[in-house]
Amino acid sequence: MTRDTQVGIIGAGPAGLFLAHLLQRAGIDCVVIEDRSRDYVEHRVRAGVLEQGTVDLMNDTGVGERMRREGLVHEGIQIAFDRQLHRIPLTDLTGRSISIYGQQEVVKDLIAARLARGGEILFEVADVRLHGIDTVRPSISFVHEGRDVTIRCDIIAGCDGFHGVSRSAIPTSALTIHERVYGFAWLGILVQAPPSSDELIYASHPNGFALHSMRSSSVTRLYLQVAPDEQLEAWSDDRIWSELRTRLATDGRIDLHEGPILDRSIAEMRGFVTEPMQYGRLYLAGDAAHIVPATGAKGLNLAVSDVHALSESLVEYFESGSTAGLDAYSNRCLRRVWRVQEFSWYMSSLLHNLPGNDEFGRRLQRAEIEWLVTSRAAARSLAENYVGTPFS
Ligand code: FAS
Ligand code: PHB
Repeated sequence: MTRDTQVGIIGAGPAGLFLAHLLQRAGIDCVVIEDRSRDYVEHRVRAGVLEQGTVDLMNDTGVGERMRREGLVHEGIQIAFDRQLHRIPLTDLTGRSISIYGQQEVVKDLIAARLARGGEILFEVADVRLHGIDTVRPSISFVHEGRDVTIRCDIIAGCDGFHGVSRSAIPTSALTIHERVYGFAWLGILVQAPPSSDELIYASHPNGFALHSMRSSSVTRLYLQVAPDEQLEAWSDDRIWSELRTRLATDGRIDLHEGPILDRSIAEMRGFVTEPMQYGRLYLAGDAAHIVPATGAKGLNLAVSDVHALSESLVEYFESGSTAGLDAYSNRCLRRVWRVQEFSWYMSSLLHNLPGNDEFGRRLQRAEIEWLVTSRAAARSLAENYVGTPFS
């Protein structure tokens, strides 16, 4: 079966779903295809921090109602070291705040909104292939419900994440890949227990980094720095809790609430950038084009800022025929991508035990943390990056 649309979107993660949502609002026809089931994508545990820009876009485009009801607005974060807590007053310093609202909740809201407005998402597709991306009428072929389907379109949006097929459809000679492997990973757990603090705690400890985050007033999200090749089996619940208690210990300030572990995973920390983010009629967005270490809480937000830019350029193209925005898309996004890469590198190298670091290096980290928690200028720089600048 062959059918036509204006924009073929591969991937129903935050990038693909937000793009479809913005295009649907602009009356541009699009189809989203996803190789996993609806249930899987709606329960996949990932990010949890939304920048002000992401929050504003959800509210401005009519999908923010549940986020406003169930999300947590935070006006600060805590840095812990030497058993002391130091607050970075994000809102005092920038006038902007962050919201704590799980990525899977954002995905649920976007799927519900799209289907409620008659939009289409084809789940559990297989054997996805891109064709003619350097022609004026590219297409996507795949198998859906046992049938071969081809979608012909004007534009393909590759929103299929780091392991998707879109980026690999571009000739390697046309791409420059920049990569930095940080040499550590995060063991992340989701816990049925009330958060132990009202705000996120980023802890720098001789044993390694730790992060106390949350999803709601009854669900906590916690991370531990581990070796890049660490195996989950090597970490019993007791070992996880004992290490969290050690790294998050602050003189009588935090009493760590333990509880049943609902989900656990290990994710390696890396920086990855694809240049350009466009080839012919294929436009990459989100993790399909770039990966940032999670220390800056930017992955999801960068994906949303990409598709905000892409949707504006597509509306301009379909309304006026002008390709000015589309031609500028890659450079426009890469400016923000490298800003975010730098900030994520700053946060990662500041707060982790860096492989191969020596005593001189550890003293430099310490001096930087002491500067951060005593200098308002340094705290403002971190705060501006953390809450995110408005989507340009
Ligand atoms: P996504 O990967 O979210 O979505 C891509 C979609 O495409 C997926 O649904 C996938 O199933 C689908 N797909 C893939 N191949 C396909 C194909 N061939 N055909 C059709 N569909 C296909 N960020 C944080 O800030 N905090 C975190 O704690 C955090 N944890 C993370 C943990 C992990 C394991 C990962 C991978 C990322 C994490 N991130 C985190 C970053 C994360 O939030 C990403 O930046 C965000 O999911 C990016 O969104 P998308 O670009 O939409 O990609
Ligand atoms: C999370 O809540 O999952 C989270 C928060 C902050 C980060 C990374 C992940 O920097």
